[in-house]
Amino acid sequence: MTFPEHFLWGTATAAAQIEGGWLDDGKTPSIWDLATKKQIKTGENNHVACDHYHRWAEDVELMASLGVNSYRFSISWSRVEPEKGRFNPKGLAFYLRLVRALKKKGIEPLVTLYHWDLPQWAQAEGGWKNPEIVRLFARYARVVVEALSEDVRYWIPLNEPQCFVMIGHIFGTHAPFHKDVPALRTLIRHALLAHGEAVKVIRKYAKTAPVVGTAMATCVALPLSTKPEDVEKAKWYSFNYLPGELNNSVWSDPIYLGKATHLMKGKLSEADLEIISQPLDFIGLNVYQPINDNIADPKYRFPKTEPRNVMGWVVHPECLYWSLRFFHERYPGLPLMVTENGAAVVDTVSEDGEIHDPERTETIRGFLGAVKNALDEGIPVIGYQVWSLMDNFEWAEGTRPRFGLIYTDYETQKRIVKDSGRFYCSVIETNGADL
Ligand code: IFM
Repeated sequence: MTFPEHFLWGTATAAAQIEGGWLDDGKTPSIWDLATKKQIKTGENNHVACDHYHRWAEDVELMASLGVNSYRFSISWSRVEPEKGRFNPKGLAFYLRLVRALKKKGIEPLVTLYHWDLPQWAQAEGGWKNPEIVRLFARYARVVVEALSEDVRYWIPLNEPQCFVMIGHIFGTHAPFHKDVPALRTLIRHALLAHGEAVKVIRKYAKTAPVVGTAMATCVALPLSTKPEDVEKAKWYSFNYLPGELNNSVWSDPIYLGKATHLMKGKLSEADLEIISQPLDFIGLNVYQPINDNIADPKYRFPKTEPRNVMGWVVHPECLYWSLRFFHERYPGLPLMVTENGAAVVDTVSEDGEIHDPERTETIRGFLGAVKNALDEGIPVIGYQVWSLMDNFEWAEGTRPRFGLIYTDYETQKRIVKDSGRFYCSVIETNGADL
């Protein structure tokens, strides 16, 4: 099977990583805006980032030049609600301009309501530990949905809740930089409830029929071989073994099956599960690497010589095929979207002024081959969003790892389409036929 007609070929970004304009037009700080030099490995901040808040029109033109037909981005909560209960028309107007410009170019907006940048005012009241966050998030979601849903159909409440809970509150290396292990189950419960309440709000207030899904941090185990028993074993590890971010069933079973598993048993009531398991239209997977290195059985671990990227991740494009397959088998009946996938490289500008990034091109080619294999087996994949449209602020890593199809010169804010961007454009032109 080739890629289906209307396949959503796109790229993804997040407000705190690209927008800049951190205090413009009434915005107040998010928890990421207040990260200190010591908390970011490069000593940078995200106050300007890619200056997308001012350069959005140029960025939409660049997207159009790549030929994408979708664009996943997030809304900055503190731009829309700078103070508790006070909503900011200028903040909403920014996103309305953006979605209208995208639509004019034939680019479908895919909106994430929360991509880790909690308003500082909400953090000051306890943030994700405070049960009130669920109501606050639903109220904010309603305002955004009412403002944008004439133009926006695709909605994703939370990006990778695994990461903002685990890395932000347990490991302490992402904002709000807490290490609070005893709060873990409470944090997961609040994030799951916020997801469910937001889905209800979207269904109730959207002005055009909404398409609602997830964007979950997804790491599965690569099977040792394609023998059925090895595949089953890898699938078992993928849903029952709990590495750092606690993938996958802890988060996904409550959402897609309405069941609590592992540490969430006894923490989620029947009433909670009813809220959390709202019907969805797609399963969104953010996939970068397999979990093999975390599995106790040494047979699964990668040799020390296995190449790793600048993030320290083993690059194994097959992990995308196995993610799609294992998720489809465990949660059948829903289409899947690759809501993020890509390659981190430390790119440099060559003498000819271009960015030659064969490593990224080959990695993405491999990942797209994995999507094609899944489609060939009848797994319903509806879209693929490259992380990222352009190089951006990679959280605690600063701007050193570059994920973009477009190079960002942070001094001049000049953008340069990389070779990988041209490659992606050529794939889209043929709807993946040449892969
Ligand atoms: O940059 C992040 C993004 O914000 C969430 N998913 C993973 C990306 C690469 O680390």
